[in-house]
Amino acid sequence: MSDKRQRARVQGSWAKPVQKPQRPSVQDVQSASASGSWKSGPQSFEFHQPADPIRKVPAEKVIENAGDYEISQGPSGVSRLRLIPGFLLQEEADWMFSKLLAELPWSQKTNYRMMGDAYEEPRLTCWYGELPYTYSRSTMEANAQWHPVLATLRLAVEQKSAHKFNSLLCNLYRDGKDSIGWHSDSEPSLGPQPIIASLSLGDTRVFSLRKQPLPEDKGDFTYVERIRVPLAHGTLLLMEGCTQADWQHQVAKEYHDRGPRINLTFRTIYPEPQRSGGRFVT
Ligand SMILES: O=C(O)CCC(=O)C(=O)O
Repeated sequence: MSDKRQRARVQGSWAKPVQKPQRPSVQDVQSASASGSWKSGPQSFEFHQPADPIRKVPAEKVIENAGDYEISQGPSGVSRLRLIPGFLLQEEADWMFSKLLAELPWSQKTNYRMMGDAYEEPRLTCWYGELPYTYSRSTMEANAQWHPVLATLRLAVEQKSAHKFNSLLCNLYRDGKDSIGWHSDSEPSLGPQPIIASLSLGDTRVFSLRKQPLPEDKGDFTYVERIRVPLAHGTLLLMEGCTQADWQHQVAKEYHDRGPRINLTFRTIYPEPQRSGGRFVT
């Protein structure tokens, strides 16, 4: 066959002759098996074992039964969850839910991103405590007038957890579209290793946790451990130890019908350390 007929037609002109790949000779193969590399003409191809072992995304764990769970041992120390479903009886939880839904001073808070642009939180909130609470560059003013139902619940939660709380952040998720994004409750005003007691009323929502990535993963959460905790009506969840330092949590939006849910997070707030010249001055 003529050289011209062997060539492909490309946009009305003849393509350049196709270079046939050169097969390695018997001598090439013999020298490759001796040296550990393949040589073909001027190029050589070498096989290297990948430096990084292949990493697997860990399967998400689910915690749904009552109990104490040590969810990690590092890097800051032990992180622990205590799950107490049925902390409130069904009838008392029903009654408290309707009262708090109707009577708390719910409002939508405006927060600010790093660059200063404002956004409305996708949920309603209110705050109780002798001290104000600042997060996402916006402050909830002190409010020492505890609703009587909240004052009763605070005592019950303190008894169960053997811990004193001076503040309460209330969240109202109006439906499945309301949410709270990934964060940890690690503001300086909460002190080191804060204990957070979270009481849920109303429709069940999934509380998710993800471990902070290793420093070498530079903020990439692909391979971190994950946990789901469905929080039903009347359930108390305690987060203890290094849970805020080593994990983040969220309540994601859900794309099927969800009724309203109230979440009460009891906290201990300390006076804010004064910042001076970029340092904390106590
Ligand atoms: O609604 C919840 O269960 C979580 C609320 C929460 O993460 C928070 O208030 O910081």
